[in-house]
Amino acid sequence: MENEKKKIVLSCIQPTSVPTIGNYLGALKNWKYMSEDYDCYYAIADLHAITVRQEPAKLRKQSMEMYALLLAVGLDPEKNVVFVQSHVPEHSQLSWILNCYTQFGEASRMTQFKEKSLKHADNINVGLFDYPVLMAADILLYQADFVPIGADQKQHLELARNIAERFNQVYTPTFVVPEPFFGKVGARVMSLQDPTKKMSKSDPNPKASVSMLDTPDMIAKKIKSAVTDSEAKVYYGEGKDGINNLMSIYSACTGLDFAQIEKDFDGKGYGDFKAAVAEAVIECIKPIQDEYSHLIADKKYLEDCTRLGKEKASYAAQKTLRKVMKKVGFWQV
Ligand code: ATP
Ligand code: LTN
Repeated sequence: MENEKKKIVLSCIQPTSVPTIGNYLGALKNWKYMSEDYDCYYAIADLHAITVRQEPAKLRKQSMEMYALLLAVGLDPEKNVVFVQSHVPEHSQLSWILNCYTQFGEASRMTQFKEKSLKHADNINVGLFDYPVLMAADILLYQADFVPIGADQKQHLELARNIAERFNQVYTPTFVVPEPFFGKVGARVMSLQDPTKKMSKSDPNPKASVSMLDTPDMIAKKIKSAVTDSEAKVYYGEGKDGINNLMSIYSACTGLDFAQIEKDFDGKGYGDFKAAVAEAVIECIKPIQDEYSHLIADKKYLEDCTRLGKEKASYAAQKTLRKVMKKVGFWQV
C-alpha cells in the first residue's frame, strides 16, 4: 500500500470574489477531505476569471486572498500542489490544442455559457465560450482521476471526458478519463434571495450569499432575511426551495440528516430554525476565519508557497504537454 501510486485529484476555483459557503460546502470541503488520500492539485483559476471583466488590482488581491483561504481550509502546500493557473503556461498551450479536438456544436450546448452570456450581455467574448475547453486542459494536464466539483460543473466535466476519449481514440491512450466527485450534501447551495438559483460569489446582491469571511453578525442577518415560504413548518419538500436550501446548509454544517432536523424543529417556527442555521454556519467557518487572519498577514509565506506550487505543477504539466505535442506531430527539437 505504501508504494502504491495514489490516484490524482485536480480542481480549481476562480478568484472572482471571496468564496461563499456554497463554494466551501460544495467544493473546498471535499478538497480538504481528498487531500488526505490522494495526490492533489488545486489551483486558483485566474485565466478563467478574465472571461468576465476584472479590475486588475482587485484580481491580484483576490487571487492572494483565495490562496490564503485554500491554506486556511486546511490544504497543505507541502503535501498538496496548491498553485495559480496562470503561473503554469501549459494550461493555455494545451487548451489551444484541445480546441482543435472540440466540436463547435458540443461547446455550444454548455448551459453555463448561456447563463453567463445573459448576465454579461455587453461582453460575450470568445474566452467565455471556450471556458470549458480550458477547464478540460486544467484537468487533463495532470492526468486527474477525480475532479471534486459542485453540481453546476457536471456538464463541463462531461465535455472534458469526451475530449479526452476523442484524443485517445484519434491517437493512442494519452489522457486519463476523469471522474467527477460530488460531496453528499452541499453539492448545490442556493442563493438566499432566490433559492431557485445557485449561490454565486460574484452575485452583486450581498444578501444572496454568505461569504467565508463574513462576520457572525453579517451571517445572522443574511440568514434571517433568507427567502422562505409562508407555511412556517420545517421539512424538506416540494415548493419549499428556501427551507430546503437552509436545511441542506444546516445538514452540511452539523452532519445531521434531514429526518433528524425535521424532528428537532417539529413545532418550531422559521425564526428558531434560521437562528440555528446561522449559529451552525458561524461555528463551521470560525476556525477557517481564524487561520485565514494569520495567513493573510504573511505575504512572504504565501508567495513562497505559490512558487513551490508552480514548480511542482509545472513538472507534471510539462510531462503531459510534451507527450501531446509529440502525438499531434509538432516538430520538436
Ligand atoms: P462565479 O460566481 O465567479 O461564477 P462561483 O461561485 O460559481 O463563481 P467557481 O469559482 O466557479 O464559483 O467554482 C468553484 C467551485 O465551487 C466549483 O467546484 C463549483 O462547482 C463550486 N460551487 C460554486 N457555486 C456553488 C454552489 N452554489 N453550491 C455548491 N458548489 C458550488
Ligand atoms: N469552471 C470551474 C472552475 C474550474 C475548474 C477547473 C474546476 C476551472 N478549471 C478544473 C474543476 C477542474 C468552476 O467552478 N466554475
